[in-house]
Amino acid sequence: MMRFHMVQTAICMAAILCMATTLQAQSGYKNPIIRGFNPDPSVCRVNDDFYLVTSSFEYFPGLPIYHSKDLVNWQQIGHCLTRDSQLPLQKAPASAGLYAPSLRYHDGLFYVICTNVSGGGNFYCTAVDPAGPWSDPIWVDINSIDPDIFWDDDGRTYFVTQGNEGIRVTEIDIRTGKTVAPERLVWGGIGGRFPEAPHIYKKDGYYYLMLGEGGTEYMHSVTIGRSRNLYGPYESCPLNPILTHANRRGQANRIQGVGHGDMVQAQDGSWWMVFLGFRVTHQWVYYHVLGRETFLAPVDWPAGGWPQVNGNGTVSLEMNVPTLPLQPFEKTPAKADFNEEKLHFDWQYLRNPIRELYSLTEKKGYLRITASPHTLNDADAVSMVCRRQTEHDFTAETELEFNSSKENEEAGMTLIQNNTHHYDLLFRKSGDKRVVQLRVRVGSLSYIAAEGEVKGNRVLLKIEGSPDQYTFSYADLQKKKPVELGKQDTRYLSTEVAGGFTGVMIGLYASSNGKPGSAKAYFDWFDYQVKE
Ligand code: 6LW
Repeated sequence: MMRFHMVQTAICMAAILCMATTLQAQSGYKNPIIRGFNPDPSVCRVNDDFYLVTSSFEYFPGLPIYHSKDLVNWQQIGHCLTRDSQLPLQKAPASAGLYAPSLRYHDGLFYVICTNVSGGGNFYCTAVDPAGPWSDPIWVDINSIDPDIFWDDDGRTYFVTQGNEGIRVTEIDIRTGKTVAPERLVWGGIGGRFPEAPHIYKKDGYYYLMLGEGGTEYMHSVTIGRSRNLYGPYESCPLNPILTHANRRGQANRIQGVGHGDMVQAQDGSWWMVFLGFRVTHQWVYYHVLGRETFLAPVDWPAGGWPQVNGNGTVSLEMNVPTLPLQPFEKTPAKADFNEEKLHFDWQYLRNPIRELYSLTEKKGYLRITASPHTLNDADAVSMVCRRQTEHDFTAETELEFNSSKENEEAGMTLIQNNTHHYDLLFRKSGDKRVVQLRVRVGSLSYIAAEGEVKGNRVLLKIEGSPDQYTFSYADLQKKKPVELGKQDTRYLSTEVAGGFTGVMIGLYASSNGKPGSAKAYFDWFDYQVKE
């Protein structure tokens, strides 16, 4: 009997030890934590759950909401703006629409605070569940970008925004969004251009005001100041900028443009910063095609002291630091077979979609996209669904059935950075043949780079990505083996060339090129494989 008890105790102790090790802080993670175009992250915690939002510009639905248990692994749970009434994007130019959002939790409600720069300006929405539904926007009559809301302990509520001369704070009535006191300029940061992305944290009797400076390119940074009074004067942190790669320490880093951060305290008391940055394709060759992505860094923030980001204010792709106990999610399948009645959250439309042009039910197992007159060159509601390019090395393939006999009608797969920078792999009729064409649009240059003949009305389209080049192939399904049509340089779709705030998207589309049209493109499946 005694022996039995000893064995039992030993088993119990082993189990407890085992549990303790699995719940123990673990070491190391990969940056970026949310890959592909996901800039301007803002984060909050409710008990053991973290929620994060990023900006989405002219894409619909707007503002993806992510969930995490450990700050390292994230899973998208919805979007904040899913109804046309919440998000007018008609004719929004590329990189207009929704700018940097903020995500906060207060008194049982989630708040997303944001700006639609192409219609309506500043607003906030609320939700009981961050997965949605979210309320209609409450518009705030303050003209600026990068808004946040700060609740002070006395119950007053403040709208905090960017301003050309510095960060501005305005007391508002949270029920109506109306301002109740004049706007006050509180701090300009350390003199970098574009003081923006403000967030206020109250800690150890100080108001800490954190901002982004230097603009969202290579001079980007995060700076912080503090004051005993919300309206200032703010004293600058002696370590400023607390995060930047715009210095010798960051000059050779494959991650550039780090800035625009938000901080959160985990259940175990540790502090963390999420922020944007971009992965340049090569050391010293500064192009980036994936847009600005979301990164994570540990923050050491002693009581009464200043926050220090990952030791020296720089970060790396491989982070060798302790983390919270890791709790990964199941990955979204790489292959979309279009058997379900809804598209996964990965998929976006360009501006408010014309809904009747899309169907997942008309032909079982296919995504149908009906051509509209809009072309990929238009800043309009192009007939397209698209997803982010999330790695430099990837393969995207789709099988398409398209039997239009009109030469003006086309369907295919595109790599699109904006309406003046895209590479299209398209299927159409040309004379008495059916062809796949590789078309280039880079600024004022537009031409067909290559063409191949296809027998029948079904084709496989394939795009492979690498840091330098995209390779475009197709397979005539009667012959089966993919044939390479050509290669194009990635750099012409980079932000450095194309401009703007977004990243490359991989789109499935159909167009009747300016003429009335109703041709239907049927996509059987789409497969997206990556190498990190
Ligand atoms: C964002 C602002 C910025 O609102 O870019 O250059 C805007 N700075 O912080 C879009 O991401």
